[in-house]
Amino acid sequence: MTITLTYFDIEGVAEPVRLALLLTKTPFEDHRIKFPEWSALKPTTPFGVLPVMTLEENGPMRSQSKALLRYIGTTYNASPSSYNLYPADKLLDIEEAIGVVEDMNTSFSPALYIGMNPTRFGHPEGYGKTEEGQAKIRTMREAWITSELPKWLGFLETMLTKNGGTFLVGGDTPTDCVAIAALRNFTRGHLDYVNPECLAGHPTIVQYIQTFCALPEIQGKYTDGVH
Ligand SMILES: N[C@@H](CCC(=O)N[C@@H](CS)C(=O)NCC(=O)O)C(=O)O
Repeated sequence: MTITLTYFDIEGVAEPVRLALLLTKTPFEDHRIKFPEWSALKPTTPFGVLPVMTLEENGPMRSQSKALLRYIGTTYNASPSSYNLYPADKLLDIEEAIGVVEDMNTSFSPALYIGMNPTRFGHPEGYGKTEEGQAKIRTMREAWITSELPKWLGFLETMLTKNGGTFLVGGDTPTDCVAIAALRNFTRGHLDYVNPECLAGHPTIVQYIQTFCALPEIQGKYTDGVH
């Protein structure tokens, strides 16, 4: 079985899938394409987006990161040395946590995409590079980090505290691929006007990320955004 995960050379929506493959100790090729390669590949993908995953050499491309994640979590958990990312008795807790993280990402998305895709918001192409566009991006991102982020971190802190403080849905083993990737989005320093120290006032969250990143399967993977 040769699994290949194809995505851009960024974390993005593929990162939870990469984390799930690592935590389940599933061998895979982490195929990261360069942006200029994308226009030729796009029409060959099922829905015109990445990531795609093939489960065997020359097998069909499967798509949708959350589908891939849930497939990995339920299928590649048999080895005694792998974590069970999707235990049946935690299913509701896991899906609830994923839902909260997705709501957080949705809430942040206007502030994110006004810079990346301004035409979606009625602005001209290249708006983000203008002085006015930069000021708008700055205002939206800084306002979201100050006013909105604490609310979402509070929800995650409540889960962590309720479940023993280690991982979001409790226990000694992680099920946290979506949450960790989402939180790292704010600390990696790759987003203009998002202070990579924005989680520093939330020690429970910082400890949680540290605990996850210290797992043997993850240790050394990240050199940025690790508090
Ligand atoms: N719901 C999809 C979203 C995939 C998606 O939007 N991928 C973006 C990158 S994050 C993409 O391929 N963009 C290139 C394009 O649309 O041409 C998933 O989670 O897999």
